[in-house]
Amino acid sequence: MEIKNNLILALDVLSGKKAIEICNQLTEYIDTIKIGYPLTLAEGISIIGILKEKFDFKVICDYKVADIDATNSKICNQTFKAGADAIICHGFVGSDSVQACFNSAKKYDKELFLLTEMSHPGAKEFLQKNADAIAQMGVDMNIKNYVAPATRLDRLREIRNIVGNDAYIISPGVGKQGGDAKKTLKYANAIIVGRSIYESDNPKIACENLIKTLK
Ligand code: O7E
Repeated sequence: MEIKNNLILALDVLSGKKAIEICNQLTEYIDTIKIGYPLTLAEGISIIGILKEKFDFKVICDYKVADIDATNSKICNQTFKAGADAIICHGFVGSDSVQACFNSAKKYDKELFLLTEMSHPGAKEFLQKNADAIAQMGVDMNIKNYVAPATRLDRLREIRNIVGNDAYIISPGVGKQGGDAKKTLKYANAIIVGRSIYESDNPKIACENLIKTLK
């Protein structure tokens, strides 16, 4: 996936109106957004198509799909039918569940991102212990897109080592969660940034300033 400025906007706002208002300010800098449960539950799944039609952005749906294979298939199929370019699934559920998501992505000619380790402190309690194995599972399944944390660069680097340089890693945790954009991009292909842009008084300037730090 080609991502403008290696920057994905996490659009976790709670109304379509607000989402459109923010996107309108950022079209110069952003061509890929990530939407998750906050916006989808507020507006319904049709928000994917609405944003795509208005902005021609790539939309990554962060539904962290984590169910049995049959249910995962249904969730992914519905998401792709609604217009998503990519979906994110959890890896801890195991290869059969992840394969169901991967099969759906292939069927719709879309992308799947495999979430390895999360960025928040709680990820150290359970997920971190298995994150390398999750990444290795992705490699064994020929998955090329991954999510790994910007808040722990040692872990991000380790996951990069496992998935290899040809893999595509997107990384959340820059800004509000403490991660550094430029350092993260040493190991990740793109950063995911939410609150430090959309909660800013001037999202356009916040975005512009962030991009300047990447040069
Ligand atoms: O902290 P913010 O506001 O910059 O937003 C970060 C976004 O990335 C937010 O949507 C959150 O749900 C998501 N995220 C993490 O913060 N940490 C993770 O480990 C994983 C994600 C995520 O996006 O998962 C799939 C990529």
